[in-house]
Amino acid sequence: MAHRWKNDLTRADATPYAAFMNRRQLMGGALGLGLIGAAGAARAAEELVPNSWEDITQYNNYYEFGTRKDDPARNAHTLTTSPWTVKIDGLVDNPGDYSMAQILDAMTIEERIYRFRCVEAWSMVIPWNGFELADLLTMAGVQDGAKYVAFETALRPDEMPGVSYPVLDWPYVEGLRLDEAMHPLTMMATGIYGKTIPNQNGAPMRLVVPWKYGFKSIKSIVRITLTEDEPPTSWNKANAREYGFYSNVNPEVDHPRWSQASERLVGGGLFARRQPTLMFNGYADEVASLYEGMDLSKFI
Ligand SMILES: Nc1nc2c(c(=O)[nH]1)N[C@H]1C(S)=C(S)[C@@H](COP(=O)(O)O)O[C@H]1N2
Ligand SMILES: [Mo]
Repeated sequence: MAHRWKNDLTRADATPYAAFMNRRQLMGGALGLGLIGAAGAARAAEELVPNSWEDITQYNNYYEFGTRKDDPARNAHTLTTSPWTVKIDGLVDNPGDYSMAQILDAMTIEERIYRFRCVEAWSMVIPWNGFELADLLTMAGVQDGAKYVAFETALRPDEMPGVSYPVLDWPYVEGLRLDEAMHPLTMMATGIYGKTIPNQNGAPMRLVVPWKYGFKSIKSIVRITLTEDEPPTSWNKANAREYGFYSNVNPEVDHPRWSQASERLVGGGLFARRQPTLMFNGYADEVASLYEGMDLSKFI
């Protein structure tokens, strides 16, 4: 793949984000090798240069297929992603089992180039294709009284070699506050670089919440439930001291075992320096208001 695209999204962009989000990404041609090596410099100039297809699809966390970074790429081909049904239930007007075809029919797919920051202190820039989660929730009809959205990944022991190990309490579950779920930055991804999303990245549909640590972006979703109470989340259940419900990217709040002040850009090259981690992963202008009045060192 020669996909190295440059976009016009800049953190310093003064355009209000509603307009900013609707603007189509300007796609340039493949950048020269020299520029690719300067991904860090490009970031300093506040341009997002997406990682390569190889970076994005061969360095993964998807523990249902193993815990090594190259396990998902080797093992996830066993996941049957078609047909696929997503149950939407709880506090919604139109609960039911929605087929992927039905969902895709109702949604408009667009491209969003987002920073992606894993809690392990590595990062990438990924050109996702997908739709706003808000559109799906609106289709389901969110009822008064709903305050949270719970998500669940498929649990298929026959297709997922990793779930025979008790690394996590399967199935993988995640959650968002309703206002986080309805935020225009929050998306359901069904593609990367204009191609169908590979299994190792969460086919056929996975969450993407760019201002939160990567583990909030739950893969291969089979159930979405609107609830009144804060739902349990896998990493919080595994270690509540290290992984909170919010898990907003925050360079000022370290993980108990490592600093979150900086990160390694995957694919940055042999001499790449760590780059500073940005508050809310660079999306503070868009999302900081969601957490007004909250002590972010407490609500981790
Ligand atoms: N079901 C499920 N979803 C998951 C994970 C997982 O192990 N299982 N890993 C999370 C973590 S820790 C990260 S960093 C991202 C990685 O997404 P990527 O492999 O597409 O980069 O997926 C998240 N979603
Ligand atoms: Mo992660």
